[in-house]
Amino acid sequence: TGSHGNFHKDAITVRNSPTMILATLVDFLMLPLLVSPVDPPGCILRSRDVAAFQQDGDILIGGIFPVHFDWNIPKKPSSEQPFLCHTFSVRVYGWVQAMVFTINEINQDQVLLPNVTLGFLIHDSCFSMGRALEGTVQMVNGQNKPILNYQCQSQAPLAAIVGESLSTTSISMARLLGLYRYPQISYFSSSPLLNDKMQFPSFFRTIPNDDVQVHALAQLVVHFGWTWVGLVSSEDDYGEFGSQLLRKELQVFGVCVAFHKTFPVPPVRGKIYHIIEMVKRSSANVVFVVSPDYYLLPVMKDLTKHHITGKVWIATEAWSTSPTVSTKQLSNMLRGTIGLTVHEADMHNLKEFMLNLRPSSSPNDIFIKSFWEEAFNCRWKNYEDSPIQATSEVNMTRDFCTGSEKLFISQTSIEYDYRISYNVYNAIYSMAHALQNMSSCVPGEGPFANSTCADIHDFKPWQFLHYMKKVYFRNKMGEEMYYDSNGNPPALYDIVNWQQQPNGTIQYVKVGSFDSRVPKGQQLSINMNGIQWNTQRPEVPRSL
Ligand code: TCR
Repeated sequence: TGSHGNFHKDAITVRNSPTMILATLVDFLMLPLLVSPVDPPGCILRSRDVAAFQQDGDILIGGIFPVHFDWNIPKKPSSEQPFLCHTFSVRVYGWVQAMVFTINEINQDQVLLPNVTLGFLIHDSCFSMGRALEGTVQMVNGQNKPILNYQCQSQAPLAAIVGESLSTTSISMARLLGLYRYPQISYFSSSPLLNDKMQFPSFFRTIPNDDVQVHALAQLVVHFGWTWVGLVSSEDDYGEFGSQLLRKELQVFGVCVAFHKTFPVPPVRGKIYHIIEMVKRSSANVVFVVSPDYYLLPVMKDLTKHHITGKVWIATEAWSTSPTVSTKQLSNMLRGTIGLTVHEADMHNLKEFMLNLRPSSSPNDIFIKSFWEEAFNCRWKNYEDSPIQATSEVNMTRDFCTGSEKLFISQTSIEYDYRISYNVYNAIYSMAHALQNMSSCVPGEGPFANSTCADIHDFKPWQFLHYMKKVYFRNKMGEEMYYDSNGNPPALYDIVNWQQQPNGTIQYVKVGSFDSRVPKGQQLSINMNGIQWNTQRPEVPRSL
């Protein structure tokens, strides 16, 4: 579904300072932070509403997703919009639908929250930190006006916000939401920085944090008896931060790093030559690559030109199941790759749900028209009527969409993305169970001052936070869910091996798993016989 090549447009990194975040916020909202909900005399509201995908309910859940993964500043001088979104992501739209699906499933459940209907508000961040903050403030205030410190009674209470994807964006949201103790649950932000509960007191996530990932990777190396490994990483937050963590962890396990080479992002020809030389010359047969998938393709393409074979490539979660990298062209070099991926679950009903989507039956879905254009390569007759502030780059020669086209699974990207959708699913269920626990509080035995309870129809964010911290349940797949004291979920990873098929394509075959809940020493389980290596032989390649 294309690349996220522009995700560093917000020139602020995860090392961002609170001042910078405040500046971004003020910039984008274009109004002072503390003004009253009734326009004070002499004041006008400067900022327009940003459209949301919404469904009413007794209690609302917010969601922020990068449905478009690029944006630009409009050229028209008269435009009131700070920026326009473009490049629709079918993959992220699947995550949005996972949220909608889960909320509907809970609403139909007779046992879980039987007397409460959940609703939602979903905003598109377009991969922009400013826009994510704008959506956050708008949801918290509740009057489609981005004003802090007031909650306007025009909407049902907001329980929590699901989001965002990149850690950089989640961090800025978390600083804001932390002030009000609003629970925030991310499905994709894995940076260890977010473990700090002093800075991010109401942040939770359903993706394991990268500390656990590097720990699992180091255990993997030890398991195979490798003591001499190479390391290649991208010069962005993900690559730099991740490779540092990995080096530390490898050291703990007594594994030596033969070389560590980095490449600039985006990768430039000539600037990656030293990597090729090193990989070719080094006796380390095992090479870790820590980089987002979309930067990796040019690097890997250059490497294949030098006929490098016999290596074991180790993939982090960022590229271990990436269709961008596992191409036929690269398969001779990359077959045998071993990587960690976020644990997936079979979400059978979600698939059905997505296949039954129709623009006519989802009138509130402000994204569905764009999705339809992507899926069917068509265009709408009157796209300008669509509420979303996006530029449509649709080719005018396309046929018109009718709305009655029939979706196939290959158009939804849902199958190869059960992992992140499952994280969204668990995030929403954890809120529902926490709400349920809050509603079953017995007056006089409650956890708050003088043993009082919270009122399910009118509760404070910090009251709900109390229940989020304590939530524990088994989901419909039979897997347990809870958050530890840092807001992290039980860490489960699948271990996949890239196996080349007779027709040359790569298949990701699950060959093991990592589970943080079991005692150390037993966390890793691998089926050694199930692994295909890049050497033509069955035994584990050596790297000493
Ligand atoms: N969370 C990362 C970014 C990231 C990513 C990826 C980027 C993750 N997985 C795959 C590209 C491809 C996991 C973050 O920002 O927390």
